[in-house]
Amino acid sequence: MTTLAIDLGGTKLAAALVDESGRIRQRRERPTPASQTPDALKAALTDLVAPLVSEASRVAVASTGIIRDGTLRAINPQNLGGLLHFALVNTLENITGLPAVAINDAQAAAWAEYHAFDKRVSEFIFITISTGVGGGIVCNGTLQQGQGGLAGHVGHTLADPQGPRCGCGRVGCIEAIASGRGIAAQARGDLAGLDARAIFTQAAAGHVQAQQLVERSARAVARLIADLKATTDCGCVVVGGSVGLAENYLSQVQDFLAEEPSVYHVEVFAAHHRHDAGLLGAALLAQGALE
Ligand code: ADP
Ligand code: BMX
Ligand code: ZN
Repeated sequence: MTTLAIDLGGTKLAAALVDESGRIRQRRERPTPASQTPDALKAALTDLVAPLVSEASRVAVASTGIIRDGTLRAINPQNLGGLLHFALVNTLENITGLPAVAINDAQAAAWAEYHAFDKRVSEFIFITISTGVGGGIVCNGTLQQGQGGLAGHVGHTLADPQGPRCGCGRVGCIEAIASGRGIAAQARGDLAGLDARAIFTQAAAGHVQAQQLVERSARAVARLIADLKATTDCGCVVVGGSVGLAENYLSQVQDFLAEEPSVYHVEVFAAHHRHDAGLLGAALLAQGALE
């Protein structure tokens, strides 16, 4: 059975056909529309999946936001241009005429990465550093979604009480400091208005403020990892998202983690499936493997 897998992030939408063995075909990508109304998102999804629908027999969506009963609810609406709610499963069933399931993007990616991990660990953490900062936690071999879908939203834990206000309403969340949007929002002077990708390019070219922004992000993520080690005694942490996978980023996180007391040390790896972890995790969910 072929699954039409969709990854709905704050910056980009991806879709692909995934077969039973997890092979990805016909991957397509386009920017996420920034609009407070659901119509623009529906139109973008319709356009994205149109060439893929005829070969699929079901749809699986990994999406940013709290996913409960097939509906997306933003914890940080700023990541979706102000969009608060979106009827994910209904909309995709209407667009495609196929049955659909949905799960949070980082929870999905965690499940795919847990399956790809070659060592036996029962506690496993995935963190995406992308438009926002998301997370997925596997405890005792079971993916934690929580009753309301909130489990794993580690981007909204505290990094700095004096830090910037987060779009979720709290002050000083990891996401406000470490995410792509957070890095861009803190930029000043000649970096103001640049996105995180451009700020990373500046950092690589030796721009001091850009290097400090990247460093602040990596330091916050390292502290988050130490907190998660203390909370779950995880056997490893896997990092994804375009910021998390950016050149020289993970090595900085590892260096800052090494400065913490050794009891908080844990191996940190880049996502095995790189930018496809969400797509593959959603496809696994559709296969009924989420048990
Ligand atoms: P999404 O959040 O939609 O899943 P991504 O994982 O691509 O998408 O994350 C988007 C964020 O990553 C944006 O803030 C973007 O500026 C940033 N980004 C994209 N490419 C890079 C890169 N090569 N280096 C650093 N940051 C990047
Ligand atoms: C935000 C939140 C999470 C999501 C994370 C990463 C929203 C819309 N999203 O913390 O649900 O997992 O961002 O999302 O509130 P991404 O778009 O960066 O992949
Ligand atoms: Zn927050």
